[in-house]
Amino acid sequence: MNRIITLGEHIIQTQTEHKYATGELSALLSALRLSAKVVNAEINKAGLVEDIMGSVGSQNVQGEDQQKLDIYAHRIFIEALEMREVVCGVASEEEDSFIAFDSEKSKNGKYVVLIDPLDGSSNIDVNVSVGTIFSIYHRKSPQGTSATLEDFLRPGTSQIAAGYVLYGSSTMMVMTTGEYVNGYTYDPSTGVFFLSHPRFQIPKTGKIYSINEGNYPFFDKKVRDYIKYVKEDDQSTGRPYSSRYIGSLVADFHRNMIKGGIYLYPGTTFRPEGKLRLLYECNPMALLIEKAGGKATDAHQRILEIQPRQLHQRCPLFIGSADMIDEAMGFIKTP
Ligand code: AHM
Ligand code: MG
Repeated sequence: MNRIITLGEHIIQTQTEHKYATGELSALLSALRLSAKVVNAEINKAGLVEDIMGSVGSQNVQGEDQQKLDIYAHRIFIEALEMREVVCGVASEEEDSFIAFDSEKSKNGKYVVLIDPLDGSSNIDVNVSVGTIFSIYHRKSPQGTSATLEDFLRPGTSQIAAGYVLYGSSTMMVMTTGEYVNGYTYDPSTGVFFLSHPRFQIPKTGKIYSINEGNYPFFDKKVRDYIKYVKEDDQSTGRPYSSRYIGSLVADFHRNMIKGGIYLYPGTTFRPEGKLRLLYECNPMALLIEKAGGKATDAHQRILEIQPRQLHQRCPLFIGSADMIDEAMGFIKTP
């Protein structure tokens, strides 16, 4: 039998392999792990809170105001990172500007974190999987000073680590801190994440395409041609492909990681840059997919090479199995 390895142990094991590790990244990751458990517990009660204990905006039994879960998740992750004094600043999809932590210890922190605390949160109302997405960078500003905007506006290639938590039929954390992507499954009975998917790899190709096809009339002709192509009957290439779209990026991405597939969120006539955020959604997922053997592009360049200009910048996203991205780019790529 394989020895059972927990996320905590695995972090220590992989970090001590790095010659210059100081334990700060381990502390940071353990703050994220703890927050994920707290958020998971709250998500599991979502139906209870909404339907039995009263809806958002009303008061709970202790007389406290109910919070929307995405605001709650934001608060939990920010508080854990601030209280443990492990980073100098955080940028969250839930706030317009970044937050600099100004305690002496935090100002000496080497890292900044970018986070989408609860992605796909509209799915909570209907009991569908949601996720947390995070990304970690070395700061650019000198240690001992306050974090600056430049610490956050970095191309994805500079990420030190990235990952997501999927709050699904079971809860998982999937992340990379270097060479490999590893997946850890949460056991609610012991409160522990166990290493379940070591060295996660996405199949080179697959049969699933994942896109909000309701936007079809608003896509560029090249995207429409590709969508027509995936639906054609052609046995030699295994078409038509299957359409699967949850509308929760982490869940759609995770399914494709296991089964192989392509996820697309192209620009539309009403939103030329698409919907997803470069820093909170596209970059961390792009790092994970590349480390897992897949590809991620905005149809013009590698997602990871885009130089961000703004914290909440959006960008088109085509991500998934390497061969399926190549095939799609045969239609969609822009010079
Ligand atoms: P959010 O950050 O506001 O939750 O939006 C992101 C979500 C993704 O999880 C999902 O892939 C996408 O929006 C779905 O968008 P659409 O409803 O346009 O298909
Ligand atoms: Mg989001």
